[in-house]
Amino acid sequence: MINIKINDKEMKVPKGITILEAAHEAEVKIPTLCHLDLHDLKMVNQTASCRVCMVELIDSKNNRNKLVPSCVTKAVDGMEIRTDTLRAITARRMAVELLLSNHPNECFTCPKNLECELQALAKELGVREIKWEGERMNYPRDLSSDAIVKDANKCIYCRRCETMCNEVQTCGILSGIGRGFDAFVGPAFNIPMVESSCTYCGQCVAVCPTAALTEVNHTDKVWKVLNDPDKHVVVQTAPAIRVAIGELFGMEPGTIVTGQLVASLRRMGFDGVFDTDFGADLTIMEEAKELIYRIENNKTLPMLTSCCPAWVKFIEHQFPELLEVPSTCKSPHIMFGTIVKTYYAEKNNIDPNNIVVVSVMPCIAKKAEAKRPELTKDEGNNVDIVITTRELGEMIKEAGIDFKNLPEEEFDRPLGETTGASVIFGTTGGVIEAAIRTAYEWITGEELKEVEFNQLRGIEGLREGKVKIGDKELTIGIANGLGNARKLLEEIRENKSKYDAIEIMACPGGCIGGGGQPYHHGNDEIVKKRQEAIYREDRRKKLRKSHENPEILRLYKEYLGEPFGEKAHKLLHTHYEA
Ligand code: HC1
Ligand code: SF4
Repeated sequence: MINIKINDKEMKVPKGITILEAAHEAEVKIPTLCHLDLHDLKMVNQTASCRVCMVELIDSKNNRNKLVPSCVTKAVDGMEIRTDTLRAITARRMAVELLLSNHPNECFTCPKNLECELQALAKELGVREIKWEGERMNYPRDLSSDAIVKDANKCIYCRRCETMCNEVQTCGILSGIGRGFDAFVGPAFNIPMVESSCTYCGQCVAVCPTAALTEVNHTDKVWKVLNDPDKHVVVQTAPAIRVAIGELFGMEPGTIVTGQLVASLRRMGFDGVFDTDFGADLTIMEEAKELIYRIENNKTLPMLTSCCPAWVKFIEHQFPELLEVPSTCKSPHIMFGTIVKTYYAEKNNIDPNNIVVVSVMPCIAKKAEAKRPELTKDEGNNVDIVITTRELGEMIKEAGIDFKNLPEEEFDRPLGETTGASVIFGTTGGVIEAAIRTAYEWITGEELKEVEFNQLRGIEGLREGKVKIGDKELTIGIANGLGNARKLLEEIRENKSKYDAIEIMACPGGCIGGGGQPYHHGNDEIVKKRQEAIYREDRRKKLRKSHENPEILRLYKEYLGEPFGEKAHKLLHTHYEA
């Protein structure tokens, strides 16, 4: 331990920590911008490029105080630090003024208005005028992809996205380009995003402090179809939305707002309000059968879950020789879209061409998934429009709906009954736990009394657990974050994998930490609260196994036939392409 002093407070801190970390322990706030400390991922963005965290080191003996960036300067024994001197405050303000001097002046219309960390800092640090007129960038916005918009003019070169994409996700898409005033972060040679191997996981968007990277906004498309009397517009909401969207209305992270969510969607004018959880129950019927089929017939193992589209893109780009490994199941919202365009359309006597399916997802990659050719060419689009949790929040506000005080309402029926197994899809480990709940009973023919598999739960990026099913013991691997997924895939490629089944989710924490969720600015605690809420919601459910969902059973009886059978295969399964 070493002794230091921060703003008159004497303290002992561990050797090797930075001034910023020490200040945190002392509960002294130092503003930051490029800094990104992802505790659970053990990852810190180290560029120190923004200079917003400057503090003054006091050297009264030599009368030589100096300014240092606190995020990269280690505390040393005897150090005296002041965060509140005129010099430190002025330096921090000047760093923001300089950033603003070549930043587009368009806060009113910016997608990050009121969510922008640069804007918030300008207010917090008392910036009242931009003293310099810096050189402006003038790059066209990259609108090439269905998922992510890149606006290089708003890049402040903090390189958080680069750390996320390269170190955490190991995708290697983003790096620094250009020099001086023209420098920004983008794909190598500044090729359009759509031509890169981007998975659209959206984690770069989640950590970008400005609007240099945002999702493609599809809210106008939704308003348009809602106002088209010829369209029958069906909405479905992903498991992870209900534990996060409340944050956009000032509610505590982890507040479960399923009822208000349904009520708000009805008030917006959707003709059918459904739950992607139904699609998740359907996925389990297919995926559990597929797993049993693979085990009993010595087919490819481990089987990998396939509901995360960013992870699917990752394997297509990075491990094209392993495309036999993921389950062939479409993802739950795509399955649900297919059922709406077929069974639901027939039942309600509506021309599927007049049905528009809107998915509300915590995920940016779902936007690109919905446009995949194999999911759009035969029966038309399975899902027509995908909006994120954030976009739905915007729409609810635009509609003037008092979300917090809405009465709780229920999803439409039929196709609205769901189980606890489907809710837990929203968190890392949940998909495989849900599959095990069903596979257990199907394999053993016995009732599974204890449905919670704690060995599969947690938030760490790589986990494993063993599950005993009859005389078999399955070894399950779980990865969240694509860097962790890569490790498991490399083992499979080298024939060294010990797993029978693996769940992979691209985003840290799973869908609850998705790139389209309310910004949590790297605060792991928020993601953990969302996860606790997912498990609370599971416990609250009467039915907790997908194969006990009576509306799922009815769908198979009336329409699909056997799970993993011919018709189910045609409608609910897909393939992957390198
Ligand atoms: Fe997910 Fe899924 S759980 S992928 O994370 O399988 O987005 O919430 O909707 O489709 O069900 C996301 C969440 C979501 C699908 C389901
Ligand atoms: Fe990288 Fe994911 Fe961003 Fe694509 S979406 S650039 S893969 S972090």
